[in-house]
Amino acid sequence: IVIIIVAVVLGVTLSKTSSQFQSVFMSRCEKFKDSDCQKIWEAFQQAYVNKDPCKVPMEAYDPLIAAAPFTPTCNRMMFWSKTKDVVHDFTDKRDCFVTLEDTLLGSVLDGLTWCGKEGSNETFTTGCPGWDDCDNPVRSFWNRVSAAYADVACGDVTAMLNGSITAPFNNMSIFASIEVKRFSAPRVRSLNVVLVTQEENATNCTNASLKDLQKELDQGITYSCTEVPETKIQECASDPQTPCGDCW
Ligand code: N1C
Repeated sequence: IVIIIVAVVLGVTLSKTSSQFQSVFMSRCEKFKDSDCQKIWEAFQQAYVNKDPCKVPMEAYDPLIAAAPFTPTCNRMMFWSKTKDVVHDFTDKRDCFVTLEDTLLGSVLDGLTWCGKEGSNETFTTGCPGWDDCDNPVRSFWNRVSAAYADVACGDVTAMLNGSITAPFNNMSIFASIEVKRFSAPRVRSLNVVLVTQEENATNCTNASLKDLQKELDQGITYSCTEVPETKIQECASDPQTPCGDCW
């Protein structure tokens, strides 16, 4: 009898995790009007449910991208690497730039962890493989959506990179390994790097990794780099009077 009670309680807690995850997904999704969140949820789930959580390639999310395609916002697309907090502090206050987290798929899954298990229809939020462990559902998701978002990039594109680290353009990052490779001319006209600096300047626009970035760029895309102190970005974020074009 004890075993039965334990099993039932466990089963109930597990499906509670599943349905809690689903309610977060659905309520975030429903903020985007005219989207079929039930259909998007189904497409999302098929990528990892009932599968080995170490064998989820990025292609598993192809049906999800098809169910919730990205609409490009030319000249306003913002990419970033190792600057998540500054970027979102800025985009939350000013609406001149659009990041992946401002789109349906990016905002619905931002900050969440999930995985499935062979022989189960549940979504688990604990005990999932880590980012670097294997082909896990979370990393494959960000790889796939970042690719789709970069595929529609157009016009003048902005990227906020971190000037406090030795390699602001790091080959291991999603920005370097996925997004930059997908920017294509003439659809993308320019890539404008905003190198976010602190008081203790670690690096500047002459950084070696930024040379690699320029080499990676499709011929025909104009490159520029501007060093901007983090404090200046924060000031501009809190001052709606300053036109975004004058922030850096
Ligand atoms: O590996 P990164 O940065 O270079 O990835 C950032 C890059 C951005 O331009 C986004 O378009 O890739 C996209 N992206 C997200 O939008 C995103 N939201 C949340 C990539 N990763 C994202 N996350 C989480 O941040 C993700 O779970 C992973 O752990 C980090 C990657 O951030 P990074 O290394 O600073």
